[in-house]
Amino acid sequence: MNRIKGKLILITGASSGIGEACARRFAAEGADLALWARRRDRLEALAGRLRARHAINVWLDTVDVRDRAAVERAAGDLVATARVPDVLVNNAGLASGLSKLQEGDPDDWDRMIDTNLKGLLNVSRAILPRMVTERRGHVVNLGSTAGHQTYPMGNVYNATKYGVRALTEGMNLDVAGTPIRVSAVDPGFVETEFSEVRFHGDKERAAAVYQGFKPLTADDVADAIAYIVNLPEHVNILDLVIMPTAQRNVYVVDRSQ
Ligand code: NDP
Ligand code: 8X3
Repeated sequence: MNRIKGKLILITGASSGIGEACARRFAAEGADLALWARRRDRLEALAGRLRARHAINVWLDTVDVRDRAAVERAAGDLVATARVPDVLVNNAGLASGLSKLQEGDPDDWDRMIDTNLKGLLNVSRAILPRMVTERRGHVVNLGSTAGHQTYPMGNVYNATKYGVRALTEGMNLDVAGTPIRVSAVDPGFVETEFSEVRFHGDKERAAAVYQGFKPLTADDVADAIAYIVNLPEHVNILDLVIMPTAQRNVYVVDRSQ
């Protein structure tokens, strides 16, 4: 049964990777979309393809989730031109750098904390009250296996994803008494632009992360998110951990393929 068709789904970080795969997947199921990211050219190209292929509405906006005023403006515009989204996928996020804490770059720390934690808070603060007023909605937060187990030099990225897990639990408590659902999806290795961003554009170092095994694709994660969103309203997945079969925890990976 398709419970996605006709919903309005807001996806942050829709210009690449998991966010873009969610946009394609939800469009194929007949949802209307609101797509946010900083790279407008990519959003426009994606929206153009999805509108041409599926009979859906797509609203896009250039939003840096770190900019609270921009997030509030974009949320207001979306509600005024479309409506309160049925689903918010808090996906925008990144790792920046991989260093021991004592050697880390505080600018990398700011980037991760401001995007993964404060960005998610900014967007949730702008959208969730409107869901509460309408007594409907579903928030899906992108956590990570890095929010369940630390790995060497993961320090600040790990801390942000542990934080996302705490926020998902907290948001669930805060919407108790409403029908709103709050879910987390926590993937292991997914081959996207994630590692290229982490290593500041070093494509070779990024490719090495996924060598010798079959990582998850962005579409695999979008499938899991679509599963969660499609469940009946009385079913709320609190946390879904998804890894490639070759990966058994954050650092045990069979690279012998
Ligand atoms: P990508 O780098 O491919 O995509 C990240 C997306 O986030 C881009 O669309 C980017 O858009 C957006 N983004 C980054 N910063 C901002 C910002 N300040 N404001 C708005 N949008 C922003 O990586 P993934 O698809 O892999 O990552 C998506 C999420 O999944 C992240 O939260 C990540 O932590 C999580 N994750 C990834 C895993 C992996 O192995 N790849 C595993 C577990 C979790 P733009 O640059 O245009 O703004
Ligand atoms: C991303 C997974 O292990 O590359 O959240 O940090 S990992």
